[in-house]
Amino acid sequence: MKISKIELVVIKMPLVHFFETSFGRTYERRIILARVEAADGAEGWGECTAGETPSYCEEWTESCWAVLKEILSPMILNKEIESAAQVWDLMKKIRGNRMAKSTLETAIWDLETKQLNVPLWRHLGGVNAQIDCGVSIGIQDSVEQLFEEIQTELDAGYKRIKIKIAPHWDYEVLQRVRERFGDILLMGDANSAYSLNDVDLFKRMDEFGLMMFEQPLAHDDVFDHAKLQREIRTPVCLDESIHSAEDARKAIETGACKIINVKLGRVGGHAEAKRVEQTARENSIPVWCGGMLESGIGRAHNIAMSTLKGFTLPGDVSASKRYWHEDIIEPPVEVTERGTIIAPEKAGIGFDVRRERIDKLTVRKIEI
Ligand code: OSB
Ligand code: MG
Repeated sequence: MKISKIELVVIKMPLVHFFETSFGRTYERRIILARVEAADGAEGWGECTAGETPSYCEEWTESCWAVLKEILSPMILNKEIESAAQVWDLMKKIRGNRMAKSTLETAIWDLETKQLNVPLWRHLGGVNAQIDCGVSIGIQDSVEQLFEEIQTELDAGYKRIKIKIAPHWDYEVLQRVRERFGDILLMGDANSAYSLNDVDLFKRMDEFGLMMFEQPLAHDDVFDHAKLQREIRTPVCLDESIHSAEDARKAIETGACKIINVKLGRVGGHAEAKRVEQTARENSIPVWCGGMLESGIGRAHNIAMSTLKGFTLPGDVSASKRYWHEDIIEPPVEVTERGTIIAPEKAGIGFDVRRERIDKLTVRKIEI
């Protein structure tokens, strides 16, 4: 295939409810979308999962915009592309910038599977036609508010609850959640808010029987996580620290984690996500799909990835309505009362992209 046109847009969408992590609150998303078009007129859509500031990682909307426009798009445009699986190699000379790369790479997977008229998830090698869903609940203004959120999500059928933790919002909050909700599947995501000085705190939190602590220590660390994991029973799950299958191998070998969160943007797209999943599976390390407050396009790609065999734990892929009053895909992502999402049988990402809605939300665009 040959990509004859790349459209990049930035859309602005307010969140239904602010989302607070250990690095701050997000009220409104500014999301880059890529639309790739082949010579035969077929199109594919990808979403950039970078945040509005370089807080979760070094990439952010503006760095991705520059890299996509100046560097990556020219590497793809009008090149003979054997398959979507090969797009990663075309961008190999560029270091890092995985979220920017993933934007185009995932769009080309959508395009390829539309040309082949097969669902993306099957083409990726997915085996589960239905995926298990959990939710990620941000830091709230009060524990009562958190209780309300948790009750709402349990009532909706979600299978596991992840709460964000930070030094002012950890031991006592988890203790009260356990008291109130009993033995629900519960976990805490610290987004790197702690250091090895907090080992005793983590040891004390072992008593809550959490499924895992997600990224307790530094965003670029593996070594100290291995030290922490040796001290506690609760499994450590790495998110920020894993950018590739090689990172996964090293983290597993050093004993830095027992579980891995896979995010398409963080690893650079579907091809690398598949390699991370394979590495983890071969080492009996379960993986699950993380989220980045995506619009429907990113959500659809996450659903496809989550159908791979190694994704044995509920992910952070949840219904569109938890984040958006009105999504940019049709139908929006919906979750069954059993807390699952059914992978669509339509070609490509399997959802229709609402172009008119995207145009309405667009604050910047360029055609390459
Ligand atoms: O660490 O998983 C994270 C959102 C933004 C940045 C980082 C993270 C998150 C989430 C949200 O936890 C998950 C979702 O999209 O529902
Ligand atoms: Mg996380």
